[in-house]
Amino acid sequence: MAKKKDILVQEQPANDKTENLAPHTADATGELMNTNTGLRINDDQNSLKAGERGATLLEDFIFREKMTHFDHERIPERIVHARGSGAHGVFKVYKPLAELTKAGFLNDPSLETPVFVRFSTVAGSRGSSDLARDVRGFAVKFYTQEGNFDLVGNNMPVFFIQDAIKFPDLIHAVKPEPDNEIPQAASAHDTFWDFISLMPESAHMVMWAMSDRALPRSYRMMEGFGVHTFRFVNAEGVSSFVKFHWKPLLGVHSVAWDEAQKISGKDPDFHRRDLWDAIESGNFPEWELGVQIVPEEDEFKFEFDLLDPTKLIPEELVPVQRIGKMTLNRNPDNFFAETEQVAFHLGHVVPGIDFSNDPLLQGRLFSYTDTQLSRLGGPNFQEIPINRPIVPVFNNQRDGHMRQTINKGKASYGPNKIGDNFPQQAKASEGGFTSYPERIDARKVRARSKSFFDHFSQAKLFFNSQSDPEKDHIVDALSFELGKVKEAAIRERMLGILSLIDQNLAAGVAFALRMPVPQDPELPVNHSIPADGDPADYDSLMVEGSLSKSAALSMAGTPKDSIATRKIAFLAADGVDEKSLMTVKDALESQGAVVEIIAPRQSYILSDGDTQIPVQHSFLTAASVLFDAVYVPGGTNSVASVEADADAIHFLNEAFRHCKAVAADASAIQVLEATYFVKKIPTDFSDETVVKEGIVVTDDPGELADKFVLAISQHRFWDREKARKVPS
Ligand code: HDD
Repeated sequence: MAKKKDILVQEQPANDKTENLAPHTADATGELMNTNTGLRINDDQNSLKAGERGATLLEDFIFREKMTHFDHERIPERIVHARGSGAHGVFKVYKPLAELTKAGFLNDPSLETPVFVRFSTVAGSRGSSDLARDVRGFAVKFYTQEGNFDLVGNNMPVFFIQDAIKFPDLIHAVKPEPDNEIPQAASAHDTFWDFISLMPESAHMVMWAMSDRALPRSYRMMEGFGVHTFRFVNAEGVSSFVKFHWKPLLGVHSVAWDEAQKISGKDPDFHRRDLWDAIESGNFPEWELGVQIVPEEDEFKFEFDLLDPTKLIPEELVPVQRIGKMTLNRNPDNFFAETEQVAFHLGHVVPGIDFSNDPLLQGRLFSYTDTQLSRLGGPNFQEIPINRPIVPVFNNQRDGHMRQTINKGKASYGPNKIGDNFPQQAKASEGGFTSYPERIDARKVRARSKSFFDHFSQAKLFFNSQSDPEKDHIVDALSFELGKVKEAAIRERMLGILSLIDQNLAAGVAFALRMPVPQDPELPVNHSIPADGDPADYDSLMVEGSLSKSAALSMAGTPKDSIATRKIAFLAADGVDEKSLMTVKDALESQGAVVEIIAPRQSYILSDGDTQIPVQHSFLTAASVLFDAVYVPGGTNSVASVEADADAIHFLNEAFRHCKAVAADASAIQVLEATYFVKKIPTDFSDETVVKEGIVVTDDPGELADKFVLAISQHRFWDREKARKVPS
């Protein structure tokens, strides 16, 4: 994890994009208030009236201007990905990639390319909770010297549908139901599963969406994927296929479903706050950009079609090469101006990057600009500061709502003689974009390629590749989601689909629903067929993939060697043993963790040596779901107060239930004795036991700190869930 001081010499990292934004920023510090026309305002407290108690006068232009602006402050939220959070940063390539692509920003390791990233959920409205079970958007805008390149991806490498024409159907199905607009930010309802149960092509993505990937611990701890196969093109015009990956340096981690639901109540801004706080405190989130490269001649070498967005390329077949690093190092100055108004589009490419014929990608190429026209109000959204490229723009596009640029001269057409034919087209050697001249010789048809009809082999591959706890979580997630479905026929169809993926999976969900697993279910008919189509031509194929497992698909193997930025709660009260508290605190903070002291009351506690120790939260404002681990320091009076506090005991019980690391000074054992997991406290605290059980109790604060660090770095102790009898 890069630290602010390592990277920056000044508060605001300067780069081409910050300079480009600077003229559009305003800071009112030390300024007098005026209207939008510049008139200084003498009274912003009272409207103009006929007498002190009289009616307000229509003449009050100051009131009218202020109210009119306020009345129009909101713009339509994004039709999908409405809830999101953004951050600025930089990207640097490790070494030139000239053999693969001529893109300038991927060829100069000395170049820091500014980026703006927006993370999001998909289904919920702008004000919905960050912790919905959902796919996360991962959209990156690179402000390159050759124009903007947008990589508009998700935290899952595949998608629900194969053809963009089905996107409105998918989104109508997942969004709140149209009669009563229920439920908010949730797929656990009839219309979503009705649609999914009729679309076998969604089977693979459903596995991802029901997995722990849909409940990230932090935006900073999730992978990102470009999903589609794109093209790289080098200076000689040689093209290769490419899949893009983002690999977080903090590893990939998730929260538990019960925890996610509780966070949604305790802090619906959990992910937004986490990203903001990490950047503010100089813990800049980092990802490596990875690519999987498939030479053009290998296009048909795979068991699946590279153009099918419901398939990934297993990393065992094509390894991910890490080509560069992105660091997010600055929070936006203004949420609306930047995060809300940023407009991403797959069609924002630079020379050296091009498209494949993936029919989902092709449809997206239309939708993203189109949606900005209503969302941002017209064709000039590219002039909004956050969307402007860092290179100046010259073309013959003119006018429209809210035009900012004052284009000089008479000629706004080409060819022209009046303006010496400027702006001129750029030759390829001058950086002019030329589409890859792919040869296409085909009939015009509405059809889907047979090579897209294997809908199950990668759903199986994903499920088989999960660790046991991850498999249990998928069963639990489906049991929850289908448990919320009212129509029995929808659940039945889904059980049929699940049984084609894995019998144990189907049996687990069927058990929870108390329904039979359909015996020998037929391959579901793909209902995405033309009116005159023969369903037999559109049946899903059952293909056995040659790979049975892919380690990269499981989160179990993610790096577990750091506690950087993890939030640790210390439960303490007056009389706390200052020495042990400070020893453990210093040790955790020296490893980059964030320690917060939680006490019965706000402001401070008095230690056994009468020192005032600041308190970040009381039990009223904190909750265990907002922390990664919990520690109870010693000190007779402190221990007695914590033990007597029902909220403190609940805090510990819940932390244990959510499989988090727990530590206590040996003198605080009576607090643990008041919890339901008292019998689970191990008798030895060897490294091996700590890694397995996640509990540390000792009277040596130095040793406790070392073992606690080891426990926290494991993230979660999912084995605890097996007992399945946990209160809270
Ligand atoms: Fe999309 C937004 C990612 C399929 C149409 N999409 C949007 C955002 C992300 C994605 C991250 C939010 C960008 C932001 O933060 O502003 N979308 C994906 C991925 C897909 C995908 C990874 C499949 C691989 N999307 C998809 C299809 C269509 C759209 C098939 C339509 C044909 N997506 C949109 C949109 C949005 C959008 C309606 C809403 C707001 C916006 O574009 O700017 O155009």
